[in-house]
Amino acid sequence: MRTQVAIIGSGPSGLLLGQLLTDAGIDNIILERSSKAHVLERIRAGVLEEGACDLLDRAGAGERMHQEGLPHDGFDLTFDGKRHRIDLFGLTGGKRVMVYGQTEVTKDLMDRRDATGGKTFFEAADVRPHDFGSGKPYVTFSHGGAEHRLDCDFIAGCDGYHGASRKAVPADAMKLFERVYPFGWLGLIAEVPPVNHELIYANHPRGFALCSMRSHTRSRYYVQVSLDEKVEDWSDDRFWDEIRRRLPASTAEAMTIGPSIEKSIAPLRSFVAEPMRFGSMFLVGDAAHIVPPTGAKGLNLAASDVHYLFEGLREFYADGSSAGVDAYSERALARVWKAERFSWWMTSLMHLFPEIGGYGGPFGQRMQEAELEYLVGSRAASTALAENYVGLPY
Ligand code: RFL
Ligand code: PHB
Repeated sequence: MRTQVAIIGSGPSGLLLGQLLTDAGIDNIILERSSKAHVLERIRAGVLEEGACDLLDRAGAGERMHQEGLPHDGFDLTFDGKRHRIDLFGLTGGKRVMVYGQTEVTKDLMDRRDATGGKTFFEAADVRPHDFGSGKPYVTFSHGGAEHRLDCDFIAGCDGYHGASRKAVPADAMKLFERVYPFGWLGLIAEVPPVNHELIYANHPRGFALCSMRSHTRSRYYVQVSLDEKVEDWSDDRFWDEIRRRLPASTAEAMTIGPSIEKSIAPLRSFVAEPMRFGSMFLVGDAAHIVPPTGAKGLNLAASDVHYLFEGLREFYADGSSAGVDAYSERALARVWKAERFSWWMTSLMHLFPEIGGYGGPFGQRMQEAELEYLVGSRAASTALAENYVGLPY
């Protein structure tokens, strides 16, 4: 088999890149380890920057997002029993975010791929990139009981944090940066109306909480938990009691509760692999970097990586110039590190940290409160938060 771009992974990065390439007449094949149903079931991100929305439009997959997604002009921060609104729209000169689930983004991109005849191998096992140091890379995999070889010009490693692409790179060719946080997020989805029409990020002495949503009738809530917590120990009642304790009384009283549809715990991590290009293989999205979800940047960074890589590949095939693919890693990383900083900062500001090495504890809590007071009291500080939250320019 032969294609121009072999894409490993059918998450948002792989699907978005594949669609932009297909629409530009550049041949591509996606190799995905899981089944289509499994990929569609994963519940993850909820907040899209305008840049990500524009790319979905460009890929012809934005129609339902505009009909069903919820544009948000701001969000609330709560701490010390008080609630403050960050006016994203006013502070950024008219920018907003779109609340639309990653599950829906994935479905829209998969539908569009099916409609435009894009080829995907689901349940492809043992996917391995080879010879990407040369100009003749290829990928091997097994599918339906047979071994396959896919020759290509380029490999796009869109296979997430646990994927095969980054693992195929020799350790001495890569620099890894990592911070693992001493807590995770327990998330719950329930078919109940959201407590507020916008998101609420809560700092509380019992730990962080987040009130988000998927629609006017479906809520997505999170509470910070320690890493040794088990999801089985969290009944719905325990979750609802805990999240309400972390919100101002009037907000807690307004919350509608109901049975959960899904509940899971995700650890929090900051991670970057440099560079993001190895010869003819590129790492894209979570394969190259992870942010803690506090700033809602993971999926949005996957989208900006795709933008830089797609532009490079388009230039390569249309004009025969390798300038764009040569600049991919540097361009992508410049934006990645700014989002890493923002996500780390917002995580540090909002969570309860155990007392370790002079951080956290009662002093740390006072530092957070002082910074939060400053943040909501200073237009300059609020503007810095808002411009990062809506997304820095590509
Ligand atoms: P994905 O989505 O992990 O997709 C990778 C795909 O590759 C497949 N794969 C393989 N295929 C073939 N061979 C292999 N060896 C393979 N190994 C893996 C996988 O099955 C999968 O289909 O990576 P991608 O496309 O880069 O997309 C990244 C985003 O999914 C991720 O950054 C976001 O979900 C992060 N995130 C959020 N991002 C936001 O922008 N806004 C948010 O509000 C937000 N909230 C979140 C989040 C992530 C969360 N969790 C659970 C990690 C909230 C949570 C709780
Ligand atoms: C979500 O709705 O899942 C969500 C929203 C905002 C975040 C993280 C996750 O910062």
